[in-house]
Amino acid sequence: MSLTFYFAPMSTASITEAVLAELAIPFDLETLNISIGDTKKPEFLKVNPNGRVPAIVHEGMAIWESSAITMYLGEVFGVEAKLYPAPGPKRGEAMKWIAWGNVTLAEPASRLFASLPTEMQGDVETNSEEAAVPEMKSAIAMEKAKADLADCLRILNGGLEGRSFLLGDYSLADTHLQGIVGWIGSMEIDLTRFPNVTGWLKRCYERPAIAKLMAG
Ligand SMILES: N[C@@H](CCC(=O)N[C@@H](CS)C(=O)NCC(=O)O)C(=O)O
Repeated sequence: MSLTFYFAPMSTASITEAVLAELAIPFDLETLNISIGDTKKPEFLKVNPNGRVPAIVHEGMAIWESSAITMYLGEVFGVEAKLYPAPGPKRGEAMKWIAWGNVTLAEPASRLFASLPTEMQGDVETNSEEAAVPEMKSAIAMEKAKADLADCLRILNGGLEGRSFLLGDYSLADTHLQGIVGWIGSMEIDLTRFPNVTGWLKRCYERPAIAKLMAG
């Protein structure tokens, strides 16, 4: 089995890092430094022409987009590990949350991030293109992004009603979403308005694999 993981610290690749940690499968790690342009070098563009992490190469096949990677690793390694549902409606439920996280939830989150003053963007993704979008830096853009994000967090809060985790039991859908919601929590958003979300996030952070990553 050959699996290579292209990673950069404090980036979307942290989601895949958590997925791989949960699955506890061996892989070769390639750490890239976004700030010195590693993601735009010809050798990496052969793996991901978008010049972004995460990417994996499994058995010679390059796979990019964190949501595709989570679903792929779940399908190949997660079913037996009881971290990803077998094909069927539960699988559909997992895919729904993972795709929603990357598309619908991450969209206003990226707008909020881009609208923050540079000094408030912290270490997270500060070298990514989204980090410096001058036209997004207005109070109006920030308020709109916050309102749209609150709508999404209400949906997540509703999805978690009466459940410990998104599918009931813990799955890679939770591993994936906790990465995005953790990033959102590091911005100007009060998550305590969404108690199911904060309780769920705490339970995710108590997972040994995730706790270990967070401890560094
Ligand atoms: N939609 C992509 C987003 C990946 C992405 O934006 N990665 C950023 C880091 S968070 C990146 O690699 N940026 C490199 C660059 O801007 O050169 C995914 O989910 O994988």
